[in-house]
Amino acid sequence: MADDRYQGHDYYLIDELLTEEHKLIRETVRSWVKQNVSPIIEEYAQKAEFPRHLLPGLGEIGAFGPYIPQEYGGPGLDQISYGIIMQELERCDSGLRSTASVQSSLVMFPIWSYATEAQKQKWLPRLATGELLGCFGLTEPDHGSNPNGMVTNFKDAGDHVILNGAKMWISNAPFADIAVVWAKDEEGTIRGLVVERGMEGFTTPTTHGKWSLRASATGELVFDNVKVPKENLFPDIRGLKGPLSCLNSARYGIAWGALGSALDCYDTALRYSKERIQFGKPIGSFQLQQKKLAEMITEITKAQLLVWRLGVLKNDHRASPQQISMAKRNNVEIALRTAREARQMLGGMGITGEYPIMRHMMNLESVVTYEGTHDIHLLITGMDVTGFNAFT
Ligand code: TGC
Ligand code: FAD
Repeated sequence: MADDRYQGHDYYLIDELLTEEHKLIRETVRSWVKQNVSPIIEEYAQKAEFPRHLLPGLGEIGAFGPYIPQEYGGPGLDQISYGIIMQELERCDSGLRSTASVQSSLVMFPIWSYATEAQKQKWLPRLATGELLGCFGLTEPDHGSNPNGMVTNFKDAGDHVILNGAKMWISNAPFADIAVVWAKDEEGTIRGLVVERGMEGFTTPTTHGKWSLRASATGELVFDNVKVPKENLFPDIRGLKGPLSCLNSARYGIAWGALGSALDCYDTALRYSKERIQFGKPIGSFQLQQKKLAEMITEITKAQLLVWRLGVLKNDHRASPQQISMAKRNNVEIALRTAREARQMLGGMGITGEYPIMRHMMNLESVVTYEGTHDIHLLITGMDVTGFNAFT
């Protein structure tokens, strides 16, 4: 890949709304990424390999559970810092951000929110350093957008439960040490439990052949009469609001993260437009190319304001799930559009691994689908503004 010459873009001086700590965090993550990930990411994506050796470094820069309090090993940062970290990671690759958002929002968040004190002490500090990797099992082969229909279930067997079923499309699964799994009890109520690698009957086959998120490991979780100790059950949380509350946190991080991909595509296309000469002039001097760049930076600027405001609301515990849905949907959509336009601006070079754009574009095809599809988030907004449920 060409040198990582990325520079941030801040057309509306939004940096003035950030604290010095926010900017320092951004600088730290950006330089760690430029030094450790940019030089290798294209190769790992081409090989469809997960750069597992990066886990301790991600822990060191605070990318695992940024807002988890220090008493549990996290850095105890605010929600805007969490967003900035996800943005800097996804600026390089959505798969890198996926690894961190699953660990943070879908594994550490539910343990922090719903586990017993003993469970928190057992897992959170080691997840924060990257010593342990976690995954989150909600989606099933026949239940994606409608997780309420899940069939994975467990039965009471004294001091343990017996878990059966399968989860599909699970990020981090092939390497995860623990899995936060959502399953129905004998009454059909959704509960959360932690399944540990090595438990008999628990396997995590890898999903091969992805054209997207190739540097992120995806797999299945298969439970064949797995004996899970009752102490691994989250004691109090019941129903779909358990997993959906985790998704609120992850979707928030994705709204910031996808903007990172958009910024990288814009940055690459802008630089290319000044350097590439056709008909004796830089292509950036042609109106059609300027239209693309002007529209990209306009949408990026609107999206930057959206996530900054959402971060302020989230810090105040006032961000609604519906507001988060709007930001996830909008920012992934504008990132995809930016990637597609930027790729065209690079002509033939746009399809090569010399530049990051095609990789971002393919990654974003997963991001627009996971954590609630583009359509599902539209229906969430539709229901919020009309009061009518159009899901069923
Ligand atoms: P519904 O009847 O609306 O709600 C059931 C209960 O849940 C509550 N609830 C929420 N709670 C917290 N946060 C939210 N966002 C919530 N949305 C709903 C609701 O209040 C109710 O509570 P209660 O107390 O009354 O029981 O549920 P529904 O079955 O009609 O479904 C609604 C729908 C379609 C919006 C929901 O199922 C949905 O969001 N579907 C999309 C599924 C999804 O996003 N899956 C993501 C899987 S994880 C993933 O993709 C990780 S990718 C990771 C990476 O690599 O980065
Ligand atoms: P479906 O639900 O079958 O949807 C198919 C199409 O129908 C979509 O376009 C959808 O918008 C549309 N549709 C569905 N219902 C409606 C409706 N009511 N009205 C209108 N249109 C509708 N899941 C996890 O649990 N953990 C993970 O770590 C995880 N990681 C993932 C990583 C990757 C790379 C991918 C691709 C997915 C991952 N997922 C994960 C799963 C992801 O959340 C699901 O793919 C997503 O929720 C959609 O489910 P589905 O693929 O079954 O599509």
